[in-house]
Amino acid sequence: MKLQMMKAATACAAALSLWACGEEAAPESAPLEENADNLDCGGPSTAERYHDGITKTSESGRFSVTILTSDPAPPIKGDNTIELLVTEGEAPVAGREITVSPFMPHHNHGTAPADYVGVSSEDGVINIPSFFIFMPGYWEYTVTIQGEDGVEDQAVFAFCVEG
Ligand SMILES: [Cu+2]
Repeated sequence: MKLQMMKAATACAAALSLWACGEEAAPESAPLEENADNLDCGGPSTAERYHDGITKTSESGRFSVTILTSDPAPPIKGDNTIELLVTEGEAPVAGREITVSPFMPHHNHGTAPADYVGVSSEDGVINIPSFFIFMPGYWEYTVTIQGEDGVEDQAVFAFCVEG
């Protein structure tokens, strides 16, 4: 199964220059509006157009989570890495375990493995290990912050991944 996905990904990469892959693999949905910041790629809601520095407030309002960089940017079908910044108020959240879980909620699947963990530096910066997104469409990155008091908090980003 995994091998098939890898082969498909390789074929996809080869076809990219012809714009064939993305069009064939795209879910049935309204075409992307080129200038909109909210994109429809077949998910349960619209997704945000990726740019470095996208920031979300955690569910409790306690933390601020920023995607400093994505490599590549925007995220692609294939291997992706991201660098995060987590702050509490103005202060960087240092030495904390941060987990990123990429997931397609409308397909009820994530990646394999499901979770990618990094530890925040003194500056609150976290390098998340590379994860493999194996299909295009609507993906959510759920970022889980382990609080010092053991309480977890989450922030969710949603992107459209092209083929
Ligand atoms: Cu899927």
